[in-house]
Amino acid sequence: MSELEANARAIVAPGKGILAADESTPTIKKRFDSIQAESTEDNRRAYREMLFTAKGAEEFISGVILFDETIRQSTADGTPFPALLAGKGILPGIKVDTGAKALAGAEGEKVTEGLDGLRDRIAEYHGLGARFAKWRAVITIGDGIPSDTCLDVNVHALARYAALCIEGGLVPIVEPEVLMDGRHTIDRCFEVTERTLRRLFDALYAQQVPLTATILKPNMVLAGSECRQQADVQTVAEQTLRCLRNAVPAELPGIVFLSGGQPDELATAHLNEMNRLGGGPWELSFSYGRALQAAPLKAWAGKAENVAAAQKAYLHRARCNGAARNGSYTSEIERAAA
Ligand code: 5MM
Repeated sequence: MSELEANARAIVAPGKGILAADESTPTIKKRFDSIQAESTEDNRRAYREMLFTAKGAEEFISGVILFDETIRQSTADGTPFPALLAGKGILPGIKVDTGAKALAGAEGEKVTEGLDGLRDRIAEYHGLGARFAKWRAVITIGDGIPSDTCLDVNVHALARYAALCIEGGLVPIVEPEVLMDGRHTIDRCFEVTERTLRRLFDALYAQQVPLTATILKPNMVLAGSECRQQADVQTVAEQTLRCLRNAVPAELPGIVFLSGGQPDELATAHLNEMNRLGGGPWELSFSYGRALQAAPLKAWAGKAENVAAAQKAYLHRARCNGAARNGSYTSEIERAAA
């Protein structure tokens, strides 16, 4: 097995998943605004230090996705974050896209940028300790969208990014996020997600990306957040599994879901139900941002005296999601103190 394949498998090791802590500067500012904390470079560093130094997180966390600023930062006592994580057996990862921008000629749709100079940035990130990468495409459901153009340009970019990662020694995480925003039904989400994934795997095949060293980070199949008819946990799990079986090749080692704005406990319950139902050829794991961070962010509230409480809240969510990796998450685990 190659080093890339071994790292891909380590990312989806049983009982573990990913902490997505790669919020760009505008996104982390939004998160800090919600707790009335100022988004200064040192506050961002202190917040990430709180997460990364949480003792015992390595039992449930296999990898952490960092932002460009964060991969260059250190703990207060001078340990670089990538070295801190690697020392705990957690793989450092890096977001390498430069964001979703308006797609010319396609009202309401976006294309993710960041391919220019990517080969050199990958080499630099690898030197800084990164062992995997992430690129997120954003697909919006609406009247007449997503267009074929939007899907084509986004999956083409995802495949170009993935091929460069493989060449540069990083496991590519490909994230085509079909947004929850809107009034669409779960059936419409199913249809768009399947269409997106089929095109993504066509593009990866066309660009000769080895799937055995690649990880997929998809949305779950859900009704839009403004749809009156929300599906129950079992339906979401069944529809998501059916959609993935239709479109995702079996040779992929694993699938790590994004939470996409779902309440944190619900994101855990959905993952748990999928693993309880089982039957897929891949590991089914998590790469949650908000669903792992909402509770610790609130507990931290920008204050050093709250670090221990925030770490406790983070470990609790990590433990719950660790249990969801094998379908053993229960309301007792949820209620138990961390
Ligand atoms: C952590 O947030 C990531 C993106 O940030 P930007 O929008 O600032 O680039 C995001 O890609 C994240 O990794 C995934 O969406 C998963 O996070 P959620 O909150 O959806 O689980």
